[in-house]
Amino acid sequence: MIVYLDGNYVDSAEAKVSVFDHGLLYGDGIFEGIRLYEGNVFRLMEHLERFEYSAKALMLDLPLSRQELADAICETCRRNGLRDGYIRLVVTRGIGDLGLAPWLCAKPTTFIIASTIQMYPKEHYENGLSIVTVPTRRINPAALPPTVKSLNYLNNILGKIEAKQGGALEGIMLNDQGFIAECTADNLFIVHKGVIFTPSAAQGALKGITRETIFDIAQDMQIPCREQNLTRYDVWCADECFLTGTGAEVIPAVKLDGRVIGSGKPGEITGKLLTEFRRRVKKEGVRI
Ligand code: PXG
Repeated sequence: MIVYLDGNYVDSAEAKVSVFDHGLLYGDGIFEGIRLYEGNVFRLMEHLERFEYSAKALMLDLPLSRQELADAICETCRRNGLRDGYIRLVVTRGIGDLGLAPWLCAKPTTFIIASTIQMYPKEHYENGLSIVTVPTRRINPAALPPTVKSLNYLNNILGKIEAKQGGALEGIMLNDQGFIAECTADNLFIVHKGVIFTPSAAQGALKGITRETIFDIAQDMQIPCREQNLTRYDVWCADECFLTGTGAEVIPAVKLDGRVIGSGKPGEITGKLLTEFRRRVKKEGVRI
């Protein structure tokens, strides 16, 4: 495997970062997870825009322009002979000393990994996921905005561990007010009486690229779609529930904390959205 590292394309065995890198020491850095479908990088420019916003939020000066990052991503895919895969773009604060001070880090570290991704097992797309509500709350935006895709994922990792201990592959994280924020690595949607609802970023949701794609698909299909405060009650009484993410795409959730959601089977609107999503990923995107 060939990895892009600070301007060079190196063998994965040589793709190493320093133990003094603040990405490692403090989680001081940002990332994107991006999909490659049939030689097209899905919504690459949208991912890079979000990446730039994450950088801005952390006052991290990106060493490469949007176009330079796009070119490096495409080149990394080409050098690995990939047609389908998962791309991880990371920029850290760089090498510094053992103090927090980001201004003592001389230059950011940039790397790009182009590999494959393990999605949820196929049967869950057909039968739906059972999810749980995890005890760990999504971090308050006043502490660290969940809209920033930072290397500091411990909040989500605690949630992920709790979901697993609860016997589920994914878990709902509430915000500190008790409203649904999102899942540990996916956004959450419900469908109620023909209307699609999802929590807003203000409730602690990442502005997911897949989430935005659902907004576009819903608009084109003339299905009303709203950002709204949601509680577990809203999921209990929803007709359908589904999760979205770069890895997950669109996946139905049919049980929450042992309660059946809707009919207990993947919903009709969820199915239509997934079909349309899978159609779009093959034609939308930047050709490598
Ligand atoms: N919320 C969170 C907290 C995420 O990390 C999403 C929502 C969905 O956003 P996108 O833009 O992907 O539609 C994510 C992203 C993994 C993995 O290994 C998953 C994500 C990110 C990084 C790794 O499963 N999900």
